[in-house]
Amino acid sequence: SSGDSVVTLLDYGAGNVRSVRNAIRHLGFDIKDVQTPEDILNANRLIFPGVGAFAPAMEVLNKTGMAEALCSYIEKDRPFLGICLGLQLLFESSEENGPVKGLGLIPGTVGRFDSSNGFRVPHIGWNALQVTMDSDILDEVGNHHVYFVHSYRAMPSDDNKEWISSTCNYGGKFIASIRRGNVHAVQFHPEKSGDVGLSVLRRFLYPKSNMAKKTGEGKASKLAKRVIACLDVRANDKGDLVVTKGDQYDVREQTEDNEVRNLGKPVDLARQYYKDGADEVSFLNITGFRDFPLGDLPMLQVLRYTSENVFVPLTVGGGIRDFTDSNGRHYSSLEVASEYFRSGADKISIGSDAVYTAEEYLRTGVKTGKSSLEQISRVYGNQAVVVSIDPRRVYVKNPNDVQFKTIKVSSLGPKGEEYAWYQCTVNGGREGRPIGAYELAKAVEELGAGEILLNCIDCDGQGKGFDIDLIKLISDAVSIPVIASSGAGTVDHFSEVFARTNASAALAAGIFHRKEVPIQSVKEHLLKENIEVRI
Ligand code: 1PR
Repeated sequence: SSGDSVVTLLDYGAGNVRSVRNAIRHLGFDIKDVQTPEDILNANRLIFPGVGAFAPAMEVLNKTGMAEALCSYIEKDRPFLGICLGLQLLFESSEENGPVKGLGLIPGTVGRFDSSNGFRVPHIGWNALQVTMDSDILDEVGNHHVYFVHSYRAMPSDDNKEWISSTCNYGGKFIASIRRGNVHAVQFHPEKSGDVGLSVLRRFLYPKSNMAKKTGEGKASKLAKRVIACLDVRANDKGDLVVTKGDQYDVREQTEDNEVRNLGKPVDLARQYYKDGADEVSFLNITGFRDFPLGDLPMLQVLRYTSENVFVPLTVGGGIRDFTDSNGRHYSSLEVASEYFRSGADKISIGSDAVYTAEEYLRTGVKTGKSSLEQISRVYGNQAVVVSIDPRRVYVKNPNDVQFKTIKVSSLGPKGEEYAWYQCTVNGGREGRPIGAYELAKAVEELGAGEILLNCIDCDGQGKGFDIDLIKLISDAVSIPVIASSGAGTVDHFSEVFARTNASAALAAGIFHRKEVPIQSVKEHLLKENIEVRI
């Protein structure tokens, strides 16, 4: 019957499940959205991608009668796949803003990762699993990495051990997936885990087919270092949206016409980088500081098309701030971000606006809760909010010359200066601000940023390597993940940044666009250097 190719999706409206929808459609299934508890009871197969926070999710499920329907559906052993919070909600309770009661189908509580032992929280990135049970849907996972993004996790115990189909190690063992009969749930994101992730969904959707089993136990693994491809996007003078690339942020050709450097089409390039093994793709709308992004519909279109067949995390930045258009219509930064999320972004990144927010916070010592950063991380979770820092190195003779955190530089400044601080800029590097990258990073972590994208204007486009001094300074100062950016020119630059700093990811643009260094060779090199990566 036609019902065979339909998946029922429980989306209670708390966030972005677009990528789950895209992945299901990509695998040839239609989606029926749950409207009433009966839709749950009548489902042939149900996918529950939990998003947002535990307490509000339970509140919605209880209020709508869906909690009861879910429990009875699962108790009848009907085909079920929970994803992320969709796994956590099956447990008895969670400490997230709690304790809060869950559906109570599996014994145990969900607790926060402990960052005191040096593990960065949120847990963002790619890990391999230890498969402990024949779980069918994990049959093709083997030693491959899958993508996680969460701050809370369920812990294995004697009471729940018969449910556990795999665990993962991040500062201790946590439950990566459960299985009982037809009921499955995974803490990782299959819809964001590339081909391997799609195989998990495929095996859930086509359970009876005779797909070959791949053997491979899975092994203990460390969180893999991520390699990220970045696309700086803007309209060229003809009005077409192009991927461009600057030289220390100057994106115009040094020719008579001075046109915007054009390195390709955003959707095509993103797709290519996905195929080449990028662990993540970032789009930066680099004129977002002056052009309102919701007026910039092509950028939203780029996200929609890209997310249809790029199954790794997508980040988008540029222009996330409050805005009043020429008709006097006011848009909040939260609306801008929401539109980006709805269009397929998994994370948004904030540049200029985060600088103003941090300055204000450091001046007053008050968290108003009203900044873009605070609002978006409250609604979508801090794992969805990246702060992009665009610092410029400023040399000083004496560390006491400035009120900002200075470092002893590894190569002297032009006048023999031994020290430098890193001045934050706004508006695409055009304006320096009275705050350092160090002060900014610590402030935005407190305000709810989940990750830092650390650029460096001096190194951008130079191909001479990352600014190790800067990246070391920032990645040691915060406990959220730091993405090193700007200056990659060779594969050795990637191993250098991972060996010498605590960066969690490294991002590059120019070398990938100009096809000088393929992503695959970066990965192979890191592997050879014994740095854990996703292959
Ligand atoms: O301020 O919130 O509207 O966000 C604007 C965003 O656009 C910020 O994230 C800012 O970093 C970015 N941006 C603004 N102007 C430029 C520019 O280049 N003129 N691009 C720009 C930033 C830097 C990196 C680049 C790396 C790697 N691009 O993202 O991709 O430096 O390059 P490389 O590997 O070639 O060295 P808001």
